Amino acid sequence: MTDKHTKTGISRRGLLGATAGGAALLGGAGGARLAMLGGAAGVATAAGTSAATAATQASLAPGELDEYYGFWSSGQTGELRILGVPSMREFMRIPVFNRCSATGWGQTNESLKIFEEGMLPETKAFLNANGKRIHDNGDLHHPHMSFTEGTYDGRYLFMNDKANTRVARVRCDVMKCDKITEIPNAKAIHGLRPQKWPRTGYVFANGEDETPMVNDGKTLDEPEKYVNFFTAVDGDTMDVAWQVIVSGNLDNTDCDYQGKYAFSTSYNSEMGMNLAEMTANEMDHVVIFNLAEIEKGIAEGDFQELNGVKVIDGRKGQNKKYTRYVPIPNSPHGINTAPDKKHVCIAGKLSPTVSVLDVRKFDALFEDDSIDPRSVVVAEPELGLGPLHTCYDGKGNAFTTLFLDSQVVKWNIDDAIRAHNGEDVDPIIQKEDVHYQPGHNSTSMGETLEADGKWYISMNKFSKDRFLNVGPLKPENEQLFAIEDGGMKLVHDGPTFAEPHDSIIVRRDIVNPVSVWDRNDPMWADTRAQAEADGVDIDDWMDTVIRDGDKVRVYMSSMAPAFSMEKFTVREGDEVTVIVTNLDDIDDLTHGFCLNNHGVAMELGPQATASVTFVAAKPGVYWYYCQWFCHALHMEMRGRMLVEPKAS
Ligand code: K7E
Ligand code: CUA
Repeated sequence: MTDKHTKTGISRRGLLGATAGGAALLGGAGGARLAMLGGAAGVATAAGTSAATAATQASLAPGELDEYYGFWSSGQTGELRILGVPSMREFMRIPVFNRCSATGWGQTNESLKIFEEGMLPETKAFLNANGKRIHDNGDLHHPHMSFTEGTYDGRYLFMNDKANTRVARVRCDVMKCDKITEIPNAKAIHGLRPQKWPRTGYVFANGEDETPMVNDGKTLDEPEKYVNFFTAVDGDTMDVAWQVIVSGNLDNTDCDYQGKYAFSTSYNSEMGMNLAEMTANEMDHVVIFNLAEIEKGIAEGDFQELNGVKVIDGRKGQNKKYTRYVPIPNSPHGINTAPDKKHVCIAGKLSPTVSVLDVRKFDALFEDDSIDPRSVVVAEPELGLGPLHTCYDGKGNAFTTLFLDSQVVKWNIDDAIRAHNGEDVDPIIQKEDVHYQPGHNSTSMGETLEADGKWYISMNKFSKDRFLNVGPLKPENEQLFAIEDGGMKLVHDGPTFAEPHDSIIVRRDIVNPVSVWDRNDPMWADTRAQAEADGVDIDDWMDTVIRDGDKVRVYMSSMAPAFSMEKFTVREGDEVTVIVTNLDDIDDLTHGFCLNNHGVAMELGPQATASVTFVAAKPGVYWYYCQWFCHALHMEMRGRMLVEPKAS
């Protein structure tokens, strides 16, 4: 099944030809490109699996622990997921940009505070005016862990929300989101990467969609007035540190191991407003951001302030000390820095090539304006059709997904450079079919200096005939390969719900979450302050009702299998806040608070406090119950709220 590639002269023409069936329906070159994006037309023939040996490494006996944590995005589901690698068992879903029924995320006061603190005032006003909530949807593409000196440090995970232009952070000690920042000026945060060196530091975030610089509803068809923003978020505070205005749009981003540069792909260098315009040029570009110069520019006041953010002008033709634009063929997508500290691979998407940049050549580019930006391109191998993303084994090899070919291609970076310099070498080592249409891929520790080349994940956009039919909406498919000397062995093939874009695979010794909350956790600091004002100790057994006008605060504790209060009374129309501390301090002893017919529920991990606010609008008796199975008498863990009618 190893297909030693021989140069077949794959060309751009070949790419378009490969999708000619789809193109004919759509007509024109734009149509051909659409067919590529639609993708499903050209399916590779199904491969057998020679997984017999490697399968044994991947299957863990019951109770055995995985070697790696996998952190998965979930696309339009809006959450982060934790899997085990190599078992591919899904352990946990961490709600981030979504509303979660199980945990009360998006409903508890503690989570609402996180949503609202980072929300721009105009968004808050807009949502209020429309009766909408920003807690209900997100599009989470790119999860990445914080770095210290080029490798994961187990502090935080960062992730983007393309749908509502946000960046979020998850604390790795409790595996809960603690910050969500809406990014001003930019629109549709897509590519996201934490600074690798010396530490994170910055979290770089790309705005994908252009908007008019002054976006007041008076400009539509004047593309020259449109701009796009590159954002550096401070990973420690989650505030926006600075932004750079760029020419063209921004897709994916990465940064180097020197701490000097970040770089982003742009598939719409044309600043086109429709498909034909966006794909018109043969060459698009990668923008290189000079971090030290940008910081200096900010310090020296060479910025404008836009919506409270210091913004540097890094557009083409502006001062070249901040940015340089490297032409790259055609509509480049994924951009990934190799663990050799030198090379960055840019997947061509509409071009069958991957462009290899040498970061050591970037200094010269910024020192001398007259140097051809293309001089930083040290190889540009033709690898196959629809290259999207690249990852690494730490041994000089790269793996690139080929969306159109439904394959992964393993290739050698040094050989590609030698071929580029005229030597007669073929960089391609192996091509392997995947099922079907892969987008992102990842290798174990592959985006760090500790890339270990053991496991490879292919995240496939289509599953088609792979599983029992579940109706028109099909799951995606993920495949795990063991990377072995003899080749790559498929060891797992399994469906996933909408739609993990990306994943990272982290050695388990790096990730060390707690099992029981610390009572002093900042998550419920506001509740603690309110309780202190009310004279209630939230660390202890509590059964207190505080009335404050028509606001009522109900303080109770939970300890298996009972709440501290079997009943409480409020009046019709009261705004009721129920605050619960779970006094149990045993691993895995989670309670919940769910109030019948009020749309109210929340999770309470061991030693956690959470609170939820609602209006008691309907007179009557309402049971509240524990909705996390906690004890043999879990069903009996319930109590009553009496809502007295308004005195008339
Ligand atoms: Cu789906 Cu990283 Cu948003 Cu590529 S992106 S496939
Ligand atoms: Cu407490 Cu179920």
